[in-house]
Formats: sequence, C-alpha cells, structure tokens
Amino acid sequence: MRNFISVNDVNNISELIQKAFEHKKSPYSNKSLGTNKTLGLIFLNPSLRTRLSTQKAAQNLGMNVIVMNMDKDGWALETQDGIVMNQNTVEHIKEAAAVMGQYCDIIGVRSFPKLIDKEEDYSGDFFKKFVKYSNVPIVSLESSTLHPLQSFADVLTIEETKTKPRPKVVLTWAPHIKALPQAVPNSFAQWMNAYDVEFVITHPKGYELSKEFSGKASIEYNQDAALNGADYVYVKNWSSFEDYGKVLSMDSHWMMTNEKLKLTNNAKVMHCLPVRRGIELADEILDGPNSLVIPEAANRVWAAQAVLSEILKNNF
Ligand code: AN0
Ligand code: CP
Repeated sequence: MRNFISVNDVNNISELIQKAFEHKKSPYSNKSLGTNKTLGLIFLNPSLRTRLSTQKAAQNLGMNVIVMNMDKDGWALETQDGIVMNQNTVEHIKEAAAVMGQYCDIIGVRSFPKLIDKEEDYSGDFFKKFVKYSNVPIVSLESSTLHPLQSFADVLTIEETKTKPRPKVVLTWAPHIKALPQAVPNSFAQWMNAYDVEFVITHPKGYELSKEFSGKASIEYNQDAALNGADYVYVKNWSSFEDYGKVLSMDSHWMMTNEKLKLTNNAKVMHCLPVRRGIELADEILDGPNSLVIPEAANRVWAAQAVLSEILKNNF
C-alpha cells in the first residue's frame, strides 16, 4: 500500500482487519517502525477524532507528527491549473504540496467538498494533485467523497461485535439542519460492499448515493421495512447527490429512536460522530446499551495504526 484514499487501495481487507486487531492487542510492539519518520496532518476543515486518533496511532509507531490547520493557519490554497492568481488564493497546491513533501514522509489530508460543483467535488482532483506534487504517500483524513479511515474503523467495530457470520447492516439517512457531505455514507457503502454483510441503505427519495459507491447495496425507501431484523444500524445525515448539496428533507420521523429499535434484531447503533443529539439520534439511543459510538471512535486508532504500518513497511 502506498496511498490510502479508498478501499481500493487495500489489497486484502481480512488481512488488514487482523493487523488492526494485533495493534489493538499490542499497541507498542511496532514502536521502532516509524522512528525518524514524520507524519504531517493537514486539516482544511475541523476534526476531533481523526486528528487525535491518527496522531496517537503515529506516536504508537514511534513517528513524529506535525499538525497544520490549513484553514486557519495556512495560506489560501489554489488548486486550478493555469490560473492567474489575482484573487484571494495566495499559494498554489503545486508548491504547497511539494514543500510539505520535503518535510514529511507521509501526509494525511482532510478536505471537505464545497457542495456546489458536483463534478469538481467528485473528480478527486485535490487528492490526485496532493499525491502528484507531494511525492510522498497520502492518507485521506476525509476527502470530498470518501472517509476510509472511518469506514475501516466501522468494519473493525462490526467484526469484533458480530454474533453471526453475515449480519444485516442498515445504513439509514437521518435529519440534520445543515447540508453535509456524502463522504461518510459513500465510504461506508464502499467498505460494506467489499466486506461480507447483508447491506441495505434507506433514505427518503432524492437522497440516492452515487452508484459508484452504493454499488450492489439494496435501497429501501421505507425506513421501517429496512430496519426489520437489522443487526447493525449505521445512522448518518447527508445532503442530496442528485440535487447536489441540497437539503431535501428535515423529516424528524427519520431520527433513530428506541421505538424504531424494536423493529430490529436488537441492533447495535453506530454513528461516526460528531452527532446532533435529538436530531440525528435520540438521547435514549446514545445513552443506551445498544450504542457503539464510543468503541467505534476508539477503533479509529487501530485503523489508522494498521494503515500507517502498511505504508511504512511498504515504502521505506
Ligand atoms: C462531517 C461529514 O458529515 O462529513 C464529518 C464527519 C466525520 N460532519 C459534519 O460536518 C458535522
Ligand atoms: N468521525 C470523524 O471523522 O470525526 P472528526 O470529524 O471529529 O475527525
């Protein structure tokens, strides 16, 4: 593995899962793998979990970590080619990524979509340019379209809690007051399709995800029907892909509650966090015995540690 930008960068998911569990069991046994190697974490958007878990994972491997909040502390970045930079952008990605590559052995980058131009957001242009100009391995800390470190941690969470070989996993849309990216649900769908589960997606009409990521998942517009017999319910809001970036519904009936949980097979409830209580998920679920949100966040460390280990072993 050189870059980690989507599930397609993983040769063997089962092997990577096992490696993550080895790190979880013995966090410091690869302490010399990253000695004298520097990880740069570049954030163009806020983060709690991704920032702390990836930093901790790198430290467990003996790496040095530099964190930069590009949105607050960096120069405004230009990404378009051949542009005359006479507006607000100060520095081109060509120089910025190349310079970061001089200081860092691996770079993690978070860059959310603007949710204005679908083609631009879904082109993957930003990450492709980072890969090209930095000339070092790149790890996605959430791109415009995907959040693979989150999805890998989600897979680990299901793997360590499942009570049957092929559980039913339901990804359900939930209401939110803001237009959020499709990155988390796209990525979750991509990983579920690559992993052995019965996978159903439920959302109001108009919230269909890109087929590129939802793939072979079955779509059920009736949330109650989708939840029937579910072993896991993965709750997330996203804005429309079709009517790009728009909020089409705020229907509070889509919020996950204990009443809805009764339709399931006593399902475990997951959410990547941050979550809006009382809008996406009821307090009773988050504070109740079925919530997996904290162990799920904890697994972010082992997902990141497995990925960084693979990159360190294969490239240095
Ligand atoms: C972001 C999103 O939905 O992509 C990050 C989630 C990890 N969430 C918010 O902006 C609230
Ligand atoms: N789940 C997740 O990526 O959280 P942060 O946005 O806080 O990093």
